[in-house]
Amino acid sequence: MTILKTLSLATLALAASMSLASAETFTKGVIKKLDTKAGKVTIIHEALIDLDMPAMTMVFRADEEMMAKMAEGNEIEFLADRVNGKLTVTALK
Ligand SMILES: [Cu+2]
Repeated sequence: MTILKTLSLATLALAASMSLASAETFTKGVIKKLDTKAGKVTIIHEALIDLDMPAMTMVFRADEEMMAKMAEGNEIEFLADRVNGKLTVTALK
């Protein structure tokens, strides 16, 4: 294999891994508790691939608009990210 071919393959592999890293992966979860006053939602979630987090039950932040679409006991698919250092629900399917 020529050096040029090897290099272009390496570039392709890098591009593929970068696009994977930036892809948003929806995670399944069940809403255990909703505290709209505090802006907090407890979710029993499956592994959060983008955040490198195993399955667990934990509290997320969520804004009013997001919480309006939630109810205790709901099965959801969601995106989470760190917003000002706090894990926050950023999207719902
Ligand atoms: Cu967690």
